[in-house]
Amino acid sequence: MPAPSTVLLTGAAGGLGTLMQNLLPAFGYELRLLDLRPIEGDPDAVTVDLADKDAVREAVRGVDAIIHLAGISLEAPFEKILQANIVGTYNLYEAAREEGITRIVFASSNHAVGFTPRPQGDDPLIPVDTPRRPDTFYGLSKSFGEDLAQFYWDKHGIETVSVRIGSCFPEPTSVRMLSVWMSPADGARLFHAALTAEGVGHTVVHGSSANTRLWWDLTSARALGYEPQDDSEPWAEKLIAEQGELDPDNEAHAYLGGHFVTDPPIWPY
Ligand code: NAI
Ligand code: 15L
Repeated sequence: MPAPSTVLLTGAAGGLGTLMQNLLPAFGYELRLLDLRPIEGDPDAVTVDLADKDAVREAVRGVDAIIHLAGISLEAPFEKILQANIVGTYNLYEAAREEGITRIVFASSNHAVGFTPRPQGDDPLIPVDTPRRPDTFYGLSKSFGEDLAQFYWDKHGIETVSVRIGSCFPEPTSVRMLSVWMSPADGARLFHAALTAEGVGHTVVHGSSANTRLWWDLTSARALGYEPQDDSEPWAEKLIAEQGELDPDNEAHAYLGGHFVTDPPIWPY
């Protein structure tokens, strides 16, 4: 598929959105930025709540593809998650259908499958078709987003790559993250592959760098043309010295979702 030239980046004011604003233009994309919060320095950025159907439709008009990052990114009461992540993602897909946009990259999360036991010892890597096991209402909304994407492919021919992102931050900050970290540069590589691969239908991929301590399988991501370049291992010695090895008897260390299964961080707004 030829690279889409104009891409709507929802959630552009967030942590990942800010990183992607800086990294994606190098792949040749012109970004249209969208967020609930105003974005300084870009007069063309649109300040829109995904709850506002008409505004969302106007925001998607004329773009070639969408990277959908906007939403509540931590645990929250169900009613809040319902509006931002479930209704908001539905509004975006409806707008895409109405405006004829046929490629979306959806920021899913490891927390859609967070109650999957993490591999230990010689256990195999977690496959991408592992059953959904959300660890929070937040993870449940990502599971819904993946089903929504499948439905819009089957029913309306809108293609989506659902990227179950591990932890995408400038550097890993916990021992768990050594296994699920995705460097921002690899994140941009994966989003580019997800925007340009041919015939994806609805494809689910794991979003990580090529970490030495990887917990999940990257085969479906590599099949899109993604070639991760980074590895969290240079941070391993320091993080393990500070925090200790993961303890198999500690519930918060036993699952892919880590502390989200026991004590999830709460959305502050
Ligand atoms: P973030 O919380 O920093 O950014 C989310 C952005 O969405 C914020 O700027 C917020 O204002 C915006 N937003 C929230 N509700 C909205 C609404 N109703 N309408 C319009 N905008 C709205 O989160 P982060 O870390 O940048 O993550 C981006 C996406 O990637 C999220 O969907 C998150 O669930 C997903 N993700 C991120 C991971 C990471 O490691 N950063 C890991 C797994 C998934
Ligand atoms: C997520 O889904 C969150 O949005 C992000 O803030 C991190 O907590 C990440 O998962 C993680 O599991 O580290």
